[in-house]
Amino acid sequence: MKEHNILERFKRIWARTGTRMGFVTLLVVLFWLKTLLAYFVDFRLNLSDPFQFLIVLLNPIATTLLLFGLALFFKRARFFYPFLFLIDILNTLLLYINVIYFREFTDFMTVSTMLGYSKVDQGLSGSSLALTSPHDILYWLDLVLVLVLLATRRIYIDPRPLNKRVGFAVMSAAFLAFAVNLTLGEMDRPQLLTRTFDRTYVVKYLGLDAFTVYDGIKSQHTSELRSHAKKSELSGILKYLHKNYAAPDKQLYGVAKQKNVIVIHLESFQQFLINKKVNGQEVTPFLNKLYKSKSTYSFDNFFHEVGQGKTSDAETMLETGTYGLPQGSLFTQLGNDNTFQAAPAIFDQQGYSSAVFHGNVASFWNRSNTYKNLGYQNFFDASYYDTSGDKSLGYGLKDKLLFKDSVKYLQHLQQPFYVKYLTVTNHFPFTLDKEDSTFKTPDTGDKTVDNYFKTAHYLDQSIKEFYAYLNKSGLAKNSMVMIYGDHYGISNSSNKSLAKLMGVNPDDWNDYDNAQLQRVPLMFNMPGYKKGKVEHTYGGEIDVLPTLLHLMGISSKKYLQFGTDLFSKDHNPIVAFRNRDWESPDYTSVDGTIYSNKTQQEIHPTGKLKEKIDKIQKHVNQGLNYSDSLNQKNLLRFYHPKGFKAVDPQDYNYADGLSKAEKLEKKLGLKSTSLFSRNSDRSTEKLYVTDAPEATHKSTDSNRIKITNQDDTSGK
Ligand code: GP9
Ligand code: MN
Repeated sequence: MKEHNILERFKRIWARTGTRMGFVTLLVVLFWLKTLLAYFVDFRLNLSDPFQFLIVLLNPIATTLLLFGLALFFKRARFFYPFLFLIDILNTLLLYINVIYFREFTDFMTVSTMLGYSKVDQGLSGSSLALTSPHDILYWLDLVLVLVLLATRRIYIDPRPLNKRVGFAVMSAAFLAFAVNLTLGEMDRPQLLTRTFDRTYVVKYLGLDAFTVYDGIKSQHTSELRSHAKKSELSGILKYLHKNYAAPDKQLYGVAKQKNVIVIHLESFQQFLINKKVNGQEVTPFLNKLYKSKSTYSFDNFFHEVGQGKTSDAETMLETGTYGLPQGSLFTQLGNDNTFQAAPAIFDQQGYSSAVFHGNVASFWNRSNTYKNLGYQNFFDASYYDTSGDKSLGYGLKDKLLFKDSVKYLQHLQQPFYVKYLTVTNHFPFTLDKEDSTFKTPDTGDKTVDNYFKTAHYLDQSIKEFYAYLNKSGLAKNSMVMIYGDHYGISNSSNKSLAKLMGVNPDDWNDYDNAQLQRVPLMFNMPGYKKGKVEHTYGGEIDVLPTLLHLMGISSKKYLQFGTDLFSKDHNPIVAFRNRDWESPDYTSVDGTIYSNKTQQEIHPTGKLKEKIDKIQKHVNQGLNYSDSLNQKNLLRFYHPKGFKAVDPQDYNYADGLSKAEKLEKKLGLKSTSLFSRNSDRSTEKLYVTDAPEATHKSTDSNRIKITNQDDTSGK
């Protein structure tokens, strides 16, 4: 009896498919199910809580309803049905090519990739057939079945047109659903659309259709800017940079010529940690030693200058000598097709090999694509290490393991090399497993602030272990190590809790203090060197590239870089922040308010001083504007520095890095300069000592890496 009822009910519902509204509903539901299949089986969206799960369940509905609902405006059945089918087929196609693309690239297809404009990810390698899977049939089966049912009259064709008002009502419902969706997304991830971390984010919160439209509008905007750009627009930039150029200091030019360059990117590491004691214990004893060593040039008035692109902005400045973008990340927005004349390529053309070591997934900040345009030869991302179980935290492999596990690749790189280590453990929310630390944290009442010292301490230890290896293996004496902090770890909203630890009354804490806390460390360490010291020059991340090149004996003059050599007597000590605030040796500007650094008080400049301040602001604006126009209009494609060979991203492929390096060693034979070859073809891995307990843990199936990124300005 009950079964009979259910059957009856089904029949009644099914009969509705014979109406236009019912038929649209049927296709919307089927498409919704297919999207969920893609979300949960093929895409890895890394859902971290039930709220995100809910968002993902809802997000296909709005756009599907909107697109399919358009059919309701057709009066005649012979337009209504084919149109609806066409929309369904096209939308399924979009979904399906993304499924295939994701299997190869762990990423979503951008409009410029689809249209073949992107210089990287030129399409699927090998045959796409190899990327198909048996369950793919489910993506198309519904279309076939519905067609058959229509043909066999199991679904009736409804000749009655609907009133336009029904169409409008459905459209309104779709817009409403989208608004709800966007609100939920913004609640979970503030500034979702402006910051653009990773394509997964937008798909996760708004769905694939919305992502494609959003991406299409953005790339349309960029390509319009570009198509109107002319070579002549370079002339203003060239004039500005020429006027600002600072010639290198003769004594220091080339002190590290032909040495290996090892860049260590200290995640979220601020200058105040240097020489800081908590509960009587030094937080970063090893870095403190390096900081004051005679073999190091350290800077204590060096500032980060990142915007919303955080780590990727720091990378942009250090690799290209240009600023990050006013909104979002240059890596994600322009990294796929911009022309760069960047550090890896400059070093390459001096006979260097190059690599990045990073324990997070390659798609984060669109690195895997951008690095190819920067000219990086190797990218040893998370896929090169065992990141399972407790070996990783949210942003990737723990630092101690990253340094240790990098050695098996590093030792095979031809020397001299230019390599970069992107650490991750000292990242918001600064959590660490118990087994990793015995450091006694302070007690400020703010967990984020307290834990920051613990993860910073861990980072310090990991660098100490790496240095021990550099010394034992002999790499140290042939290398220059450049260490810098990428940006703040403690956001302005938490600075009051920090104040207590800095010996300042939290009630007196103000914008001036926040600005001063944007100092991060910068050190050039040359083991064996004796003339190092702590420099008090004011500078920022934009100044690093020309400084580094000059120490390496490479002229920066022909390149378009917006900073100046920190060691040059002509160095410009004005530090521009991405929001147009600035810092100089005498004054600080925050939101248009000027402070005197001497008195730490707000001032109201008049007369000559006002003129001076206005001039500084003009200089800051000009630098940022010119840099933005250079990048957004991709003007470097018109600029051909003499002797510089343009980068072709297609020359790079980051799979099988180790076997490629080994092949090269074999080919070069006695001429191979890798550490491994120099060590009589013996591995140096045994020289590495770490106290990381996870180093001996067995690999497991679980993995903590999730593609999440904390917007620190949004709070917790
Ligand atoms: C992730 C890491 C963190 O790969 O670089 O980036 P951030 O959140 O600091 O910009
Ligand atoms: Mn960072």
